[in-house]
Amino acid sequence: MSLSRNLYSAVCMAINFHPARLVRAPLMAINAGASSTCRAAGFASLAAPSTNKRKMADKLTSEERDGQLKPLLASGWKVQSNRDAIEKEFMFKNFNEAFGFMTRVALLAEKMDHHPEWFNVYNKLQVTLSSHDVNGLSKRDIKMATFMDKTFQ
Ligand code: HBI
Repeated sequence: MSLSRNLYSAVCMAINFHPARLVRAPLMAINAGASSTCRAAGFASLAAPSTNKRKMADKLTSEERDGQLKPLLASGWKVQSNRDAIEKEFMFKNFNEAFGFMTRVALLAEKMDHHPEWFNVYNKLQVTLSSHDVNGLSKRDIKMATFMDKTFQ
């Protein structure tokens, strides 16, 4: 290593300075400031939402239940008697069809970070949907059930 680089390293060590800090600290401050600035300016929705707040916000209200559950109940979904969840049984021609359906739903589940409770035996699939984090039905369950019905058609 050349003399100048040795000297540079020694000086940096001496004053406990590292070039990355020159960049990282202001960037962290800008990022933190952006969120609080958004909130202060009344644009909380632009700030980075905490997952819990976002998920709690999508729990179904009683009005939403009446409106959004109706088409699902008409297509065979049932509200469980002992839990705030909906369930449905899908029958397929064979296991291959059933598993193909489950694969498509699994891809959506991963994308939504919202997963069904399901039990499959050969061509039969029993599905239960509920949102664990709000201990009941949320818009995520409506979205997933609607996707399942459209995919099953
Ligand atoms: N799936 N049905 C359901 N409900 C949840 O609350 C949930 C989930 N999948 C992943 C998930 N939550 C994550 O956000 C963690 O809470 C596990």
